[in-house]
Amino acid sequence: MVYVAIPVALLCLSCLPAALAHARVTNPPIRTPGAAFKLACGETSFNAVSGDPTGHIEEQEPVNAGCDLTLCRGMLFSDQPAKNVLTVHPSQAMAMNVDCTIPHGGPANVSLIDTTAGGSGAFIGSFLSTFDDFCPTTEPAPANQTNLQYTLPDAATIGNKCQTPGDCVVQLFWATPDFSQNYYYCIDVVMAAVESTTPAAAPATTPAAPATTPAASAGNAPAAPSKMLTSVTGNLAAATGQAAPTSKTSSNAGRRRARILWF
Ligand SMILES: [Cu+2]
Repeated sequence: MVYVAIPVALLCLSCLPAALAHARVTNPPIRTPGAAFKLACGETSFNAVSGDPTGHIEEQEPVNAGCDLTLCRGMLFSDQPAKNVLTVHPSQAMAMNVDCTIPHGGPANVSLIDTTAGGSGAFIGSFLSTFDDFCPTTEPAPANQTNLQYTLPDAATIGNKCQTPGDCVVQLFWATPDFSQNYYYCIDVVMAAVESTTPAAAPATTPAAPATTPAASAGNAPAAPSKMLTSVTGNLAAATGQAAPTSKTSSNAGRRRARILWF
């Protein structure tokens, strides 16, 4: 990509009052900091996020060990009001409204992320949307950034993930190489219960089967996804042209940042 020289004066934009923010996801609601976040990430980080809800993670440091700024800026599900969890379904068309208050440019992506303890930070499927110049400094943000459209992965890709609130987020990640700032915005999502196509019960006039006979409906139960994703590594490599890290390490910033620099 072509980097545009940034006038020195523009660099001071990041010093403007916090109310101006940077990019702001105005809809749907994103994760916000709370008591659990403060406990996990420390007071400095908490104050930074509270003062500038759309700021970059670099202004949150230093943070406590175990606070993962590169996943939702360290913000935790337990701090979120239940009403902010979106109930969605696989392959659903989604939208996100973004206000590019302080344009910085740089690559961005939207992804569905497994936030459970065992799979924390792993992408589910591939990127749902990517931009090589997000909130550009050279022109007004295009409509497909301010009204960002994307589609959730299909049922086979999601498998049995995201069934419980707190298990998954849609994350907008924005890296600004010209400013060395990284932005993370998270939307909590949960998959709606799948409607069964199997009749709920046999007609009342049908004699009950002997207790030792397997339930008649068992054979009609929905089959498990035939292409359950067992690893996102291959998918990521395909999407990014880079090998994905194989394990979670303490160097989260470098790890997840490396995932996006394929532009
Ligand atoms: Cu900035």
